[in-house]
Amino acid sequence: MKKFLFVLLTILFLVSSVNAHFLVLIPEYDVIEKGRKSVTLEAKFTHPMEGGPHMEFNIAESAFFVKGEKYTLNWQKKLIPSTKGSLKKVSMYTGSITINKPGIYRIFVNSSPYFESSEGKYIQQMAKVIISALGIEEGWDEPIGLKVEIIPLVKPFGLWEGNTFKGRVLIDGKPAKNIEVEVEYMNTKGIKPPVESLITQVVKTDENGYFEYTIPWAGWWGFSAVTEQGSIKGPDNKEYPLEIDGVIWVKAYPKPKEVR
Ligand SMILES: [Cu+2]
Repeated sequence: MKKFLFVLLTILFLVSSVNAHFLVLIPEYDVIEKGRKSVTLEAKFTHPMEGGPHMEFNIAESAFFVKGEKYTLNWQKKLIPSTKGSLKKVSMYTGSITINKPGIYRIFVNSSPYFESSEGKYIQQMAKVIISALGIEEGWDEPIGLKVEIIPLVKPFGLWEGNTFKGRVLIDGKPAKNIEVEVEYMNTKGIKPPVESLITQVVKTDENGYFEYTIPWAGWWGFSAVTEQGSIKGPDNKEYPLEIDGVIWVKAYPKPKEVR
């Protein structure tokens, strides 16, 4: 029965989107200014540029770091329709962090591996976002220590649209060459790209693990370093590849109207 369900789900999911899945981790603010005492966060698993469908996921691990200390992050699970008006409900999560000291807040969420039938493999994502609170701007390039992680080489908050984002992909702490980094806009404006190829843009890391991308317009942008990391046994006892993706989210502010 379990095996039958697995095959059935495989067939059902084959018709779902082929574009990039992203673990979205977006805070209310990228820069916390004086007077603000907390920041809310959202985590969902989706296809950001297409606005969905949202996918089911579980949080395997999540925490944040400030000044070298690790803090737990509590998430509330919420059910949302997979697509607008759909009867199929999936999980998303909301959380909040109390800002009780100035610092760089490095936040991460690791999802549990799930079977992506359209690709015949397991996928796990490790997403992070870095925010600056109360005037502190040092320490944003410190690794969290995730298995697959993007280290920013450009201050990952307070960016303008048109700025070039540069990052370095680390696997187990070591620079990873020739890795594809998928780039998507968190599409809150209902933009419809004229060709499918524009949904996910792709840049590759060089010999030393570096990549760069020029952010074309304002909003939240996700970068996902896609890597293969061994395999996992499925419920049918077969081994399936395990993809682990390291994701980072950055916000670009709109160009001021005086200079447009
Ligand atoms: Cu997906």
